[in-house]
Amino acid sequence: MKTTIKTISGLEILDSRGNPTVRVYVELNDGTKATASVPSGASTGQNEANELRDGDKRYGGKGVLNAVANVNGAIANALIGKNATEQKDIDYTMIELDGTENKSKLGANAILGVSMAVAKAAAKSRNIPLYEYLGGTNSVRLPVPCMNILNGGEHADNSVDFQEFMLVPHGAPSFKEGLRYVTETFHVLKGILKKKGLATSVGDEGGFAPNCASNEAAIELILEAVEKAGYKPGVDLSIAIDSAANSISPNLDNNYDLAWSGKGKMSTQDLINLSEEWLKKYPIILWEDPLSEGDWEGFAQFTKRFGKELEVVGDDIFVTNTKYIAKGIAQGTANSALIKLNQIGTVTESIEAVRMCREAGWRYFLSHRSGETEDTFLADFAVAMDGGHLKTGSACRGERIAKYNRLLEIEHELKGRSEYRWK
Ligand code: 2PG
Ligand code: MG
Repeated sequence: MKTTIKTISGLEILDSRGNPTVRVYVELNDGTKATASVPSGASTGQNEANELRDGDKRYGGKGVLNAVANVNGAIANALIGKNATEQKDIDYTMIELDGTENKSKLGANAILGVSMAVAKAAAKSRNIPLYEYLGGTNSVRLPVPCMNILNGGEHADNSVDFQEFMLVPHGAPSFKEGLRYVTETFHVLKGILKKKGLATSVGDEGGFAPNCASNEAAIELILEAVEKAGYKPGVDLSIAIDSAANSISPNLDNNYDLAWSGKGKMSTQDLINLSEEWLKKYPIILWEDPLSEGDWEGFAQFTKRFGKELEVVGDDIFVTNTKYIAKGIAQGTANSALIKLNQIGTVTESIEAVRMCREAGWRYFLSHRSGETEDTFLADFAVAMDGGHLKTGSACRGERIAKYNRLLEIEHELKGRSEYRWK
């Protein structure tokens, strides 16, 4: 058969932080070749699928030669001869071969690399774009690019506690225009920072990382930039926040410490009250991980209080895992889940997580990792999943721009058929 897998091999490459990661090469019987590279997070949930790292002297223990060996050995042995268009069979074969709850035997980095490369090869062999292969012929909706414009928390060495402040161009008529709105604002923000004597260096995802006087000051700088760029806050562009609250909860429970800004200790209630103040003052339409992964109760309170208007996204608390998303749906923990392929470790399980959200009437927010590569799988995946929005970093750093450029290309390819809307 044309689409039978002929060879699979792995290679240790580097991600955007200069840490090793896995790249996989797949070749089919008909000569089709595809490669995929695996991203890596910094602020991770405890229940994420396991990234297999060598733990030896090389790269401070971060080498992935064992994961690569698993690709070349056990995984290749199990998959060669299988049909690449049977994604579910491919992924579940690897899940069973691994046999652990969190993919720690073969490594989620090994498994995901193969899963993505197989999907790419199958699409290529069928001569259709990856988004169409994964989502069907009606995959025509481009995601609203929630651009991370200012970084804090674990992604930057500055005085801002919350990890990501994103700009959401929901008022734009198309992806191309939305990307222009946020990119122009990014440049204007740089000018404002310079003028105020603040640093214009960037964090891991390419957002600026200035030392702001407070967390509020970060938002005010962004809104100043929005207006100066000629856009209307709340109409053209709104704000999305990822507090990544695990990073401000030393024991991953309901005790918080806003140490970076010097604001100090806070309870769940304090944080919810602070959020309410911000929601009254600022045009915030999405809030990710407002509380830590151990604070299910606080999350549910937050959602009950603000979730009618606000998209409340669970990232570290759900880790793209249907087991935790199902619990969240049952308990009203949030109204949206972040979807990160490497948090769960296969394309099939990521699609299952999306499906679960959809069936519950939840939103789902497609996401990159803070450690990325030039791989653009995410761009096609976002269009295929029809979720309406994605986050893939700022208007700088090649590994982020690669995804934006791929989305521009997809919109162009779709010509008049493309759609763009927030909801
Ligand atoms: C997040 C992500 C991506 P990381 O917290 O949402 O922005 O960061 O990849 O470090 O987990
Ligand atoms: Mg997050």
